[in-house]
Amino acid sequence: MRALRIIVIVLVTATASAVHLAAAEATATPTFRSLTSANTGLDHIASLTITVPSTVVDGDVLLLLFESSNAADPTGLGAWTKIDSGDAGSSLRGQSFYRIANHEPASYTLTYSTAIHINAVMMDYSGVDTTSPISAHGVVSLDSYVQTIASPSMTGVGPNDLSIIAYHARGVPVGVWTFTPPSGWIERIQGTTNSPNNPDVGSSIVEKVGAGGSPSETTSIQVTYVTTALALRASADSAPVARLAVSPTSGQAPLPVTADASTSTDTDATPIATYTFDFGDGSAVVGPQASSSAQHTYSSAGTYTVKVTVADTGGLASNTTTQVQANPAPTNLVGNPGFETNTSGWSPLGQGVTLTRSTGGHSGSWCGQLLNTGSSSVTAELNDNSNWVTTTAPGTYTVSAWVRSASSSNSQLTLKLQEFSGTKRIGIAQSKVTLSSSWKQISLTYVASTPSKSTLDLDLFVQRLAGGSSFFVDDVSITLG
Ligand SMILES: [Ca+2]
Ligand SMILES: [Ca+2]
Ligand SMILES: [Ca+2]
Repeated sequence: MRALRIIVIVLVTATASAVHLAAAEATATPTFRSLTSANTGLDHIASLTITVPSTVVDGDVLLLLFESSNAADPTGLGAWTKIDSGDAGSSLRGQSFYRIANHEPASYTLTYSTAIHINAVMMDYSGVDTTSPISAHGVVSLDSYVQTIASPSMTGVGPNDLSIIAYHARGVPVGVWTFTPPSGWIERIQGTTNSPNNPDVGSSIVEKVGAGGSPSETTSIQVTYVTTALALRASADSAPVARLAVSPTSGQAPLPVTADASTSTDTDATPIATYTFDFGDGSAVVGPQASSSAQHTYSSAGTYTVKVTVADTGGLASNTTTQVQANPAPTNLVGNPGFETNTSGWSPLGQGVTLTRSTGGHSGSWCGQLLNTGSSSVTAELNDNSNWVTTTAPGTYTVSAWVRSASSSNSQLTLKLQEFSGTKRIGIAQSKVTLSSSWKQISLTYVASTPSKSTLDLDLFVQRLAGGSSFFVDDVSITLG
């Protein structure tokens, strides 16, 4: 019979490993973070303030274990859930409370109706099932003076649960009072009120993973006691909660974006291990990686679904998605923006002014050159002929060009856009730039006053361009947005 049982256990273990990788890591148990303690010291005092452990984060479970030198309840614990309370006669009450941490205050204050001795401990645990944190509990008490303190037996303690016993006691005033914890248990704290001339209260608190029986403690002096015991239920291993923000969410392609999954959470004993990003445009998946962010550039327009998969150390994963809109570059309404093959669509204006192509350009191999072939200054002008925008449309026109002079000069170039209804000018926008031998961008925006009933005339000109001088134009664009 015993041999058969061993075989069954082995099979179950093997199956679990096969279906759930890293099963050993996924075994969660409540974990002690830290504690705080407070007591009334030498005096009898009606209230006691205890600081919340600084390690606490929302979702932790806080325990408050305390004893008082009377059989009364304090006020101030409305936010807490009582686990157990027990009395040794009318001169000792030991109690256990818990609370799931949520925006904790700096401290809690226990207030009694009379001045008494109080000793309290607050403990902070992570990895506790917050739905049903207490898997077992119990209390025993004795109103006789003894040196061995019993503890209650608990049923229903899971193998990964954490058993915690608080031995609350009240001693006689005869010298040093210490507790001797049971072997195999971790003692987190022991302490008594410091009152040599009065009977003190004090406690020893121990913990152990799994069911630990009902061990007793011994004390150096005789005491009456109330022992509260409880077990913190181990949290089930949960997958992370994946969260994703992509910035920007839209823009003109090529569109660089940053995907940020840093607000993803996994507060159980198997925290987040890796992030994997799929940008949804057929590019290689990024990760799995430890970093919670990744960058990508969408080269072409489209609507893309970005997905992040967040995995924990236990092998559980979840994902979430968000969308990015990469917009196409607006159409350039200028049919010959760069002078790469000819000067068609453009005409020079001005006495003796010529338009030719010149090697070198802002982009490509060529640009347009306006040259004053005469000997005296003239206004040299580059005009679209015929107009690139023959019929206006609603929206905002953005006009841009790159310009330079042959050598450094103080000449000013004007970009001018005029709206005509027939031969009548009904609108104008201008922008000016001082030319230099380096390429400069000049631009303006314009909204047609009578869309669909007008045309736009584009000019780039330099007034008083000296004889023999020239200026250069390239990459002219008119876009409608
Ligand atoms: Ca987890
Ligand atoms: Ca060009
Ligand atoms: Ca024109």
